[in-house]
Amino acid sequence: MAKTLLGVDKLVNFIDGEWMEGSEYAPVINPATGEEVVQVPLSDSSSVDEAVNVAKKAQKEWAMVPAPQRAEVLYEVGRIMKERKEHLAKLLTLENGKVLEEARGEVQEGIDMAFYMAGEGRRLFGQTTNAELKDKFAMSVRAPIGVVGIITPWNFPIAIATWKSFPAIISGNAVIWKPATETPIMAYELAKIYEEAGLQKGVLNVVYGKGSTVGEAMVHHDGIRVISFTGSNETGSHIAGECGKQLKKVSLELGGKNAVIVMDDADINLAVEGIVWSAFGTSGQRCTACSRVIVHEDVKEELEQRLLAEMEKLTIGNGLDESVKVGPIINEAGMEKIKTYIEIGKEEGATLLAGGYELKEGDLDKGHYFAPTLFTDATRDMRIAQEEIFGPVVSLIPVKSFEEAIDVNNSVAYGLSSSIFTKDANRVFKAQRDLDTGIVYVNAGTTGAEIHLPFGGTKGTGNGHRDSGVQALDVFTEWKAVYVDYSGKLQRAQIDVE
Ligand code: UN1
Repeated sequence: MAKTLLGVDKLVNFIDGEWMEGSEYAPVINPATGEEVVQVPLSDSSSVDEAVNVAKKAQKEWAMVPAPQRAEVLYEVGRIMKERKEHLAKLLTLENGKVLEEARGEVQEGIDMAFYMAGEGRRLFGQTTNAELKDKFAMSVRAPIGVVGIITPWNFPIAIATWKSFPAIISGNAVIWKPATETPIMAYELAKIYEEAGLQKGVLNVVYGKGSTVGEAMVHHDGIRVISFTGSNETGSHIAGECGKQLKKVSLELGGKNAVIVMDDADINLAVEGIVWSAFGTSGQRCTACSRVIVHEDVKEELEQRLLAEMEKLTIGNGLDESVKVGPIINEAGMEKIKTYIEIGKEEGATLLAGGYELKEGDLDKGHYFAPTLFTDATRDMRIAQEEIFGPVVSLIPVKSFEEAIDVNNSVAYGLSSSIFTKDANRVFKAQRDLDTGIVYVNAGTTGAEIHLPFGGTKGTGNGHRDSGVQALDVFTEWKAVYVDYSGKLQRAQIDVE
């Protein structure tokens, strides 16, 4: 199926508008079946050098194209993505495993981002303001930075690529993009779409390969002035350290340990729906996945029972089957990590109410599937309540009050997303103020961010930057302050002020 949809059995780098073969390749494995989908090039630093050289030249020209004209390319990218939505979604499911319905949602996220950022072509607003001196004009404008590097993860291979590449391109930068080796097909497809949409050659360059080679080369290349990375905390802090030494701008989107708070006045059925969707959708492999439920003790038992009943109904299998709700785990390493945390949870004394094991019956044996898992009576300090598991595992932590719930939510190193289910308006407003996360949901799960709002988190989730939203433009632009003195004489700021 993949070959029919893709038309090739080997992917190729995309540099200066040319499709270039690699010297070494690795297989891309469908996590649902264990079958090879395609081969991906494992490039080395010479491909990064080549891409940066052409990108530097291309960027100078691209920055001179008026932004509303740059936008026309993104409108066309969005239009083609829309036309190809089903095709892209199927390929996404084949390389990543997420169920088709979610794959369609992810592609839609990219389409939305294309039209949103194309609109920025007629905004990219700066500010005009008053100068402190007579006959003097002052304004601040956004300026492109140059060549930027984006490093994207396997869990949202197209959406996150659009969150980063569209704002970079509309702002007049050129991009070097290293997609995750697990999910390179979305990069290949998006590069083709950019080409078809008429993007100037060399503005978008895709270099496939490992973080240890291509990623490192990007981070250390002095021609790349920004690195925007989404992935693990370990890699993110390494990148930040290396970029710090070079005074290179770096935007990081890292882990989460997101909680749903269920208060005693919550609509329990709604809370259960929100938890099941946020904890087990994408098999829990989202940065925003719900992996803790902080529940008021008065409704704990009821919530447990209803959750167990809903979890029973989840169908697990190949995401191409429309009746399946939970797809596979990305690979063996992901599976091993989840299993390790199950053992940790048991040793720590949490009670395992459901799941906790790999599924192997019938065809499931060919891929990596894990049963939706529920721990209860966890405490805030347990490792299963502190560390990111990135799988379909959720831990219930009972609390006695609203204040304690907020405190438990904030007691982790991460700060991406949080949610509260309550009908009390006072609690709603207190919670949105006091929950220490970049994203807060009220009466909804922890997933489902919309692209025109900033995406990112506090504390260990990142370093203060945001993907998507108008805020993404701050990552890819410099602020330039411009003063025009039309008095015809020397006017000294702070001094010649009457
Ligand atoms: C991620 O897991 O890194 O809000 C991105 C959400 C999605 C994006 C998740 N729109 O869950």
